[in-house]
Amino acid sequence: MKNNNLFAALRAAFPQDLTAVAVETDQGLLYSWQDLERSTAMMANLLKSLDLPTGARVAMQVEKSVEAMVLYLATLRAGYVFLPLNTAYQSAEIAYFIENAQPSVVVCSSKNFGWVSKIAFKAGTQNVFTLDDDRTGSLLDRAAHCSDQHEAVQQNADDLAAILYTSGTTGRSKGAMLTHGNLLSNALTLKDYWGWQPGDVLIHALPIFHVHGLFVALHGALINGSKMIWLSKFDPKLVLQKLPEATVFMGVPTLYVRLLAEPGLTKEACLNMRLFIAGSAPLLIETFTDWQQRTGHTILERYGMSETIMLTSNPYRAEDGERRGGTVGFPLPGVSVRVCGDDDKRLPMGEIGAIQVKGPNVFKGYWQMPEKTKEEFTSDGWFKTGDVGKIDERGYITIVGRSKDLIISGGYNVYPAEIEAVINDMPGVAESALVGVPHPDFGEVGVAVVIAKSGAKVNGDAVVASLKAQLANFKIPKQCFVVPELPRNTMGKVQKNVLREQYKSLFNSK
Ligand code: MLC
Ligand code: AMP
Repeated sequence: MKNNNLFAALRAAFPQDLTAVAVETDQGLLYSWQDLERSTAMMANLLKSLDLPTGARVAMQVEKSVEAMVLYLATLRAGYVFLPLNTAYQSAEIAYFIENAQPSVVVCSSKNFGWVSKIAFKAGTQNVFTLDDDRTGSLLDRAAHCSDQHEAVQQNADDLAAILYTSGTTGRSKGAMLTHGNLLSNALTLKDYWGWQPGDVLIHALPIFHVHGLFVALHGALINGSKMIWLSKFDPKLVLQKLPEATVFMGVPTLYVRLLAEPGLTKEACLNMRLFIAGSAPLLIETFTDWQQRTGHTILERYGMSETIMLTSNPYRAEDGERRGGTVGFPLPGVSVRVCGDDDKRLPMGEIGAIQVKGPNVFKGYWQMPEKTKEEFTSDGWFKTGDVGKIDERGYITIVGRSKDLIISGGYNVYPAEIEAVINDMPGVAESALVGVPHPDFGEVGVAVVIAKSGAKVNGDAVVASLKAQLANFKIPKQCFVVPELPRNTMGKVQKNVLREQYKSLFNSK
């Protein structure tokens, strides 16, 4: 019987010469393909020795390192379900994910072991390990005693490989369940569509707890047997220094904006490069054209989400069309995209409506939320992305907005409802609204607008300081205004569009 384990497919793509370099880190460490083979086997054997139930979740909140990537691959290899968590999450956020996903294994940084293990043990997790970005921690100590021989566990295409938490309009995070089949089909499609070649080298500069860094970038390199230059953190100067050794780069728009601010970004610096890919948030047309002028390369913008991995892409090959700035290109092969009205019926070409999708990449549903899952699919089986867009006569898709109340800041999603709920709980606060406004670096950032209870005094800076103590840093509004009242429509609903308009020039004078 065919093994649909994603790891087996990635492993099969390793080059013949296992002594070749698979990963070079910013610390100057070199990992061969043989190192990846052995370390994932040892860690998979460690997981196996824990006698975990079928479908057990392995949660990880650690700094980016090759060993963290190895834990991901080992989890796949051992047939368990990977649950990556953003390192910025604080205790209340982590408590929610752990209580909701009930992982059997939690891996955290040693500096967080005290509070993370307390949350995990309380939620019934039996195994808590540490892993630090200097190749230490109890996870590696334990794996060191395990065999380096391991056969990837038999998996069906429909078996779960990962759960990625993503929020909804209610602000409560939902775990998007992705299968081995979802991930592998998408990786193979992108390998072909983006023309991955022998000799390609990827600069991996993104975090590995979201779709972009964990799946699109990592799978892209592995399924092509390509070397990665592994940066623990995005640093524009380091990227520039590494460009002559690389051929592919992927980033959220903020990374491109920051690279453009470097005088060293020139055509010469990019001579060896084959492809620059952007996504996770809208790429401004000005970034797209500035990049073209400065480097001679046309950024390829693509569109995806946690529930679907990649959906659309601008063409790689000239014969498939030009890369058009401001658009996210065409549906990927095998993916269907339609733009619909409120009745879920396809709209005529060029009209703006809800983007709905279908394909082998679309997730299996939200973890233990069958009702929520049902709501997000149409009666004829299309997934409602929550994005609003249009398709032109040549088939290019443009995203013009979102029906979901979401701010994308530096490529991270911020759900206003979640932040508003925390602000509304603060003493003296009657109500609050969080809106996204343009920002030159992060694309969009949150601004909070608060009204105080009658007679109470609320200080905007104190609201921000209090949020900082409770929530991941990227969710913190960059400013908080205390105002006498919020603009409302006749139904009494807060008019966020009015607030957005009011504060639109706060960071962008244009
Ligand atoms: C950091 N800060 C942010 C922020 N990141 N503020 C708003 N939005 C963000 N994204 C703030 C911190 O709170 C801090 O504020 C200050 O910036 C410096 O923090 P830092 O950690 O030093 O920031 P930096 O390293 O510069 O991080 C910026 C970044 C990072 C752009 C490199 O945000 C990043 O890696 N973004 C990529 C996200 C990503 O991978 N998304 C893919 C999602 S997948 P203070 O006040 O404390 O100084 C997806 C699907 C798809 O969406 O289609 O791909
Ligand atoms: P996430 O839930 O983090 O996976 O974020 C997915 C969301 O990011 C999508 O629903 C879009 O709103 C947005 N997104 C991803 N890629 C793009 C892009 N190229 N342009 C505009 N928005 C994008």
